[in-house]
Amino acid sequence: MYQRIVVLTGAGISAESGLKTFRAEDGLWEEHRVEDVATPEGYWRNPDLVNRFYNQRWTQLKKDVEPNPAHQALGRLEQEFDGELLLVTQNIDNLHERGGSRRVLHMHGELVKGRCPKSQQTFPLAMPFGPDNLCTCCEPGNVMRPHVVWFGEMPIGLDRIYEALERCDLFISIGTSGTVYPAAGFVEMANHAGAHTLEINLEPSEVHSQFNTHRQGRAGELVPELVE
Ligand code: BV8
Repeated sequence: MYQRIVVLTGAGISAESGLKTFRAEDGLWEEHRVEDVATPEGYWRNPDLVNRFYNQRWTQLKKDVEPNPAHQALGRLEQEFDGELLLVTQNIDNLHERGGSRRVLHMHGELVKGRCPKSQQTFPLAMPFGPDNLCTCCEPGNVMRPHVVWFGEMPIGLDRIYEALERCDLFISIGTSGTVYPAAGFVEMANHAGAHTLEINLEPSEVHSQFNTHRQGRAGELVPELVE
């Protein structure tokens, strides 16, 4: 059957774990548009506001959020599938890893890491973002920023993603609204490679028409069915 699979996930795969999606909040946070908070300009203009945005999500992630059956099914797929599998996520949570996936490409960064703005070195987040959270790679330390790709910043791992898309024979998109690029353009690249393309989402995404097949519903139900 299929030998080279690329899976792209978005906020919808973590919705059943209790993490808010961007759409559900109408892209709003504390009456700010996410596009204004999740930007370098927003951060340098008002680091406290942006730090609060990420510290709140970090606290929620640590407290009462667990991977759901969709994360776990993709973890099993990685263990059992003997072909090539690349799991790309737009999510900055660590639920894929906690659901059993060991190789996850976080193209928009990771909430559980901080980054030195000077050296770009990343560190596991040990305390909330703020003026006291300093890197240890510089002397004196620099205030760490979230290791997150903001709007206007270059996503991580694009070369690897494009290479996998150009040779894949199956592309599965799970829980994403298809509103943010370049991720929303991956299906077009997969189609161009002649891959079979499948969208699993609660509702048709913005790029719904570019998929060969669709399964509409909750990821927690549809992804385990697909992987079995
Ligand atoms: C880039 C990290 C250059 C932060 C995120 C002007 C200036 C600069 C850039 C642009 C510009 N105009 C446009 C752009 C490009 C821009 C962009 O696309 N903007 C949009 C708003 C139009 N993109 C960028 O800036 C990117 N960088 O362009 O660099 C470049 C040049 C050349 C080549 C490459 C690059 C960087 C974008 C990254 C931004 N960072 N995240 C953080 O998380 O705080 S984006 C963030 O929002 C997420 O990572 C994700 O990507 C996006 C939200 O999308 P989704 O994950 O899809 O979530 P959403 O809530 O929208 O949808 C959830 C879906 O799940 C829904 O459809 C729902 O129905 C479904 N669902 C819900 N429950 C379930 C479910 N499905 C199944 N089961 C359920 N239970």
